[in-house]
Amino acid sequence: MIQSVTAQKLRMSDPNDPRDGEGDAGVVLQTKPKTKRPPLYKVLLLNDDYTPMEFVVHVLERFFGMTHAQAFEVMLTVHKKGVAVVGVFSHEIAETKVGQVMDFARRHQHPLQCTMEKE
Ligand code: TYC
Repeated sequence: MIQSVTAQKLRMSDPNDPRDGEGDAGVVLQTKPKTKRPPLYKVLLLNDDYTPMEFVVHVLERFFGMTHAQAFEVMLTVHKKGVAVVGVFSHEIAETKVGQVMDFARRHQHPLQCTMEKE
């Protein structure tokens, strides 16, 4: 992994101290080990005309850990607006959630669609 070069002040003397006329003499470039946070992915639930509302509520409770009240609220948002973010996860977890929802919907013969996109 390439580490970015970051300007870091190694304070050999105070650059603001008028007694030393050195200015930036103590500024050097140093490589700083960077730990990069993994990208996050939004999981989206899409509206359709056929999937029963209760089924969507059940999906949100079962796969996204929502309470019944939260799930009902989010389901209504999708129903009214067409789409809603139902969770934000790592790539692997998001993929798993999408797969679980799509599989569950297909097994129950509902056209419910669930997708993911980079945040
Ligand atoms: N629009 C559906 C109906 O009227 C309900 C629904 C809500 C479907 C959310 C999908 O993601 C969805 N039965």
